[in-house]
Amino acid sequence: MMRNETTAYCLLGSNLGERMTLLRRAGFALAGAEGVELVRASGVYETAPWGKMDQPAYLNAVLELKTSLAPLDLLDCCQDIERRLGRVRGPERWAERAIDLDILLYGREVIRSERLVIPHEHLHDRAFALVPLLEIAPDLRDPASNRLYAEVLRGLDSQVLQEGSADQTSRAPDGASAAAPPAVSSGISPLIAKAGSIASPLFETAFLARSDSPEETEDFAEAFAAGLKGGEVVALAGNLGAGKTCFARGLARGLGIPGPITSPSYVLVKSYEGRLTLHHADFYRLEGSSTPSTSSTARAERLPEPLDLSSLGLEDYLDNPAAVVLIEWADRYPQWLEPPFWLVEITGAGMGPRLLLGRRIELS
Ligand code: A4P
Ligand code: MG
Repeated sequence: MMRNETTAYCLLGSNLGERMTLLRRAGFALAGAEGVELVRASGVYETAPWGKMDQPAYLNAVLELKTSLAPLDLLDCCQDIERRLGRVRGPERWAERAIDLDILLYGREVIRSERLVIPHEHLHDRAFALVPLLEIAPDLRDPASNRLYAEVLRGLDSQVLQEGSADQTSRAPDGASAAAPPAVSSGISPLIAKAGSIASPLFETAFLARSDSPEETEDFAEAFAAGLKGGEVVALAGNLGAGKTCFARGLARGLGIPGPITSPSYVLVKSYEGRLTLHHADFYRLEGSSTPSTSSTARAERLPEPLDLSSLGLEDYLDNPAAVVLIEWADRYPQWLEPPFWLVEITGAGMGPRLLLGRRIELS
């Protein structure tokens, strides 16, 4: 037990080289440092670049630490790890980097010195830092304003979602890149699907991405499908019109499943030898009703499957262990759905951009 321990949160980021390996090595280096104890780690999120858009996607994660180091000593420790992992500091701000360790919070302290600003000066602007932070510490508050960070993130979500794609860059103080490419593109790498193999059980895979069009959502889902294997369940959540079916279509394309995926429907796609089968079910809970039902009875009636979808068991869908089961719902997922499964939440509606937040939900 260390004396005078303070809880601190540290953001790890990498968008160059073996990003996952670098994140792990940084995590282990920090956990093993003198005067530092690792309490927990968030999942790893694949995030669109912030500030300077024309650079590769990042992997980000947040670590909760207990430390007996003073704030500046913790900063030295972080910078030492960056150096050891080969970080070369260039003149450009927010540029791509092999590894970056930022101190987000140090207890409830507010520090504004030349070398160190705490809370991190951009924490309140950055979903890529707030989402993993809130994953492990949902009740945290800004020590200066006492505002819940969950609230800060909500404000950010709606801000990001209301702004046009060009505006996202304008939130970067120096307006770094006017002609920014879309934050999510078909080029985004598929999930680092087996990130769970890290020794810390806490490094699960997750992603946070922004999509500016239905096509981008589809492309992202197609890339995501590359990391899936048989037996996986992917649950899609989001309001009506959020883009669940776009995601489903991209997933089907990525798995090599021909044929239409339409909404609202529940479609059991045929098996194709040597291929992953996609079983697709829509679960829509309409506003005000408490039991899942399909949103279009007319369409559902034409299908041979039972109308009361809530009574279906997963085994009713999983007749083929090579299948990927895809479930959509508008509000709450069906109660029979048990971990592990992928949960992809899509925020946003209308013509605006979307945030795609994916997490692997495990037992315990
Ligand atoms: N410094 C002050 N406060 C802190 C703090 N709380 N933690 C000083 C760490 N350092 C702090 O940082 C510059 C100086 O900030 C340090 O010498 C330290 O004394 P740096 O790491 O040398 O340079 P940098 O990281 O390039 O600059 P900066 O402005 O800190 O960049 P950021 O804020 O780290 O942003 N997009 C996504 N999706 N994910 C990312 O992780 N990261 C960045 C870099 C840009 N876009 C990103 C991501
Ligand atoms: Mg930094």
